[in-house]
Amino acid sequence: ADLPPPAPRTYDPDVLAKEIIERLTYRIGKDAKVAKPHDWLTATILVIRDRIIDKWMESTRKTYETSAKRVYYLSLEFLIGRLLRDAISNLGLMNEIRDALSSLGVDLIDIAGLEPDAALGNGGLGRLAACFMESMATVDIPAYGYGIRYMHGLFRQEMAEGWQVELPETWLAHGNPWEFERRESSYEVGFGGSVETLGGYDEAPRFVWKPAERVIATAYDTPVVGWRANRVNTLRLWTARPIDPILLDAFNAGDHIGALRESNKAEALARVLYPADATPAGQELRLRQEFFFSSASLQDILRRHMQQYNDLRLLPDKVSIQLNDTHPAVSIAELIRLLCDIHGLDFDTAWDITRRTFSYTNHTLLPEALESWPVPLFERLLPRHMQIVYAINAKILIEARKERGLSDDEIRKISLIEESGERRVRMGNLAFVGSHSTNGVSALHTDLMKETVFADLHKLYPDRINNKTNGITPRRWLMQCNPRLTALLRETIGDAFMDNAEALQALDRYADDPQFQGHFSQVKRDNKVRLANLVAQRMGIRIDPSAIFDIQIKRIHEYKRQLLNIIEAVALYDQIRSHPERDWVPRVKLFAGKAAPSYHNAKLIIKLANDVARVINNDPAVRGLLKVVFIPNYNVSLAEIMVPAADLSEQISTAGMEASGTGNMKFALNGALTIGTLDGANVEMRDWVGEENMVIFGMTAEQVAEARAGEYNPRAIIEGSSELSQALSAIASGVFSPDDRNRFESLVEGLYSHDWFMVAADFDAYAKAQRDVDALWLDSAAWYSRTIRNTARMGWFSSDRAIRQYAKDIWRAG
Ligand code: DL6
Repeated sequence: ADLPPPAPRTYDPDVLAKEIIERLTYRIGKDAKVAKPHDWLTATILVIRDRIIDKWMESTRKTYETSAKRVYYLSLEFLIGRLLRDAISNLGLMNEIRDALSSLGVDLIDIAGLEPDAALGNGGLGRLAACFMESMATVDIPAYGYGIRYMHGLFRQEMAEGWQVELPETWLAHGNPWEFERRESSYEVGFGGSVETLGGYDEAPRFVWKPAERVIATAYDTPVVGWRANRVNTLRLWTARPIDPILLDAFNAGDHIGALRESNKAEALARVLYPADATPAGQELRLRQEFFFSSASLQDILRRHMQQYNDLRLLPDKVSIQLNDTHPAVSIAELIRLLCDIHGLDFDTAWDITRRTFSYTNHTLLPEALESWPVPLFERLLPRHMQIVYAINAKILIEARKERGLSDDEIRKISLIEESGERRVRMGNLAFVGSHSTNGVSALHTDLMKETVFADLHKLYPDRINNKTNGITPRRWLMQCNPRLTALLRETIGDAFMDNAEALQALDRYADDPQFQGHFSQVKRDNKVRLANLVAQRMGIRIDPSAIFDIQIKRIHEYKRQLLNIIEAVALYDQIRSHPERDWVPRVKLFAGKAAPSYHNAKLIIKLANDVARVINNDPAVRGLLKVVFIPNYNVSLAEIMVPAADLSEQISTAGMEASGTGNMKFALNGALTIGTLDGANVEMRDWVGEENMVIFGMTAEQVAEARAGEYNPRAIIEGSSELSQALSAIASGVFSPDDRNRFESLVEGLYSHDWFMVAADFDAYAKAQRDVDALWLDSAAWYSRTIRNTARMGWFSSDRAIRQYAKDIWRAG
């Protein structure tokens, strides 16, 4: 009560400049005269962070006061990228901070470019989590993200003679001024050991887990500020510490390495992100990571709930926990353990609370991506949880048999335990049965989920599967990455779209306006020049901004079919040389993306892209009409430069395989034309932007399934397509790999022999679609009419819309 009220905040750049100098002096201990760019960056972040804190505390207070439901987003990945520009812009301080810094002789763009990308994720799933965090703050939902504070995020990709090389990433090298360590929010997490059963013969048994190992999870909090700073939420990431930092007995006995064994083992939990996005790592450390962050998060959630409500039966009314994929699915067993073993509830009550509290998002149908753990490993590491999994299984299977009369075969499919071959715990089934909602991430993906992976569970629980089509935050993926377009949009249709992306529809009526088309194309050109400069600086390759910039950026995966795109480049190369007399439309094919380090074919595809690029880019017969560029080390910041510069967005996955895609949305929003298959969210994009404003080609998901089930004969198709067979024979015979002529033989042979991803089947349609793109490009009024309509009609794909749907249908929050 004796403290003075907080000083009013000001937007005056002079005051901001003074604050920056104050942080530089007293928090960093540097004189402005000797401050390095990194010091200025840190000082600026601290000024911004302090402004966010006021709002942060206000948001937390409001949640307590209104007894609002809290949403917890559990995700092993948060692919955040840089935060400074995001935060400044959401606070509405962009011009003021820029002016404040410039009065100090510092350029905001320069120092913002020094911020490391927080790459605590592999790809779509992790980036979705980051967009959702920002949107939850924007639409005013009290939410916490929970994950792991990996010391090393996704590896840095370098190229050694065209091969991907992985190097450690060190985002924390200069410290992390955004975060707050919360030592007081520390929890013990156990592993291994045994379970004791207590209680007399006429009492319900009580179970006590006696772990053999214990580690401490300590929280680090990062504030997440929503648009216009309406609300600030928390991203809470766990780091791992040993209970005893050093085993002194061992040390004193001269075993200096052994003395640190426990410490190393604990710290390994938060040391590095597993770099595979679509295949489970399957290693013990991964299961440990999953349990580590699940247990710490649930202990934290229960502590907060008990502190406010002191009644666990209220949990489903006050808490929603969203499982981002199956990685945190062990939380279901952990919540039951905490409710029964620690808080003394009976199993049936705990099960009911659990099911009403959790919901689960599935992100892939790839069979190889479905997580399962060998029973012996699970049992050894988590003996009490294994018991709980069996108890859940018994409940589900008895109910299914007695009440629904399921056959042995049906029972086998819904069981939590895979019985064929090695016995395994099926995490997808656990997540499904332990939640009240299981959602897919696009309409097509959700339909396919009902027909494939969860067909039997869907029959048993027909109301559980629902769709929540993904979205992207328009703040990062339009307003910040594309300031030129944002300024043009504001001038043309006003500011309403900044608060409601669907207001972009007002742009539709300018689509055919020649003057507006001129401005729109100029913005695109400026963005292309910026990308061309980046390519020149980083790679020494000159690309022409008046060519079509045709971009495919995403993880390298066979189902995403970068190979189809490269083969088409080879075919086009042949055509340009064979028919120099034709009016070829200049094109730059740009690629970027990382391959999982153990994914042989994906790495070979990167090498092929680089080999093809070297030959084509250096062949004078091409006369610069085609260039191929693979930009190394794809990350969020690189995407922020590539997306606004794209004319053509490649979304060409084998239909039925891409759950949604979110890159497709980013490109279209920024005025690129999509060339794509009817896969994932492309289908809904077509519904929103109109088929005439996209270039759709290739087999449907149904046709792919039929071809796979029938007698698909890729060899016959290849032999029937002269363009394709010539391109493939050039690749297989070593035209692009004279140093190792057989390098790509296996890749090509795979297409002839089975071609699981239907590259051959879709090739001719794809090549034709590319020539349609060329024709459209030559009619610039028609081109911009289409691309402007893309920007105008993509507002629905905002993650604000997606979050509102989750909040209304699944969480019943906000
Ligand atoms: O839901 C986000 C994102 C989807 O847009 C992609 O289609 C999907 O591939 C991706 N999945 C992952 C990892 N899971 N697997 N496999 O990133 O999720």
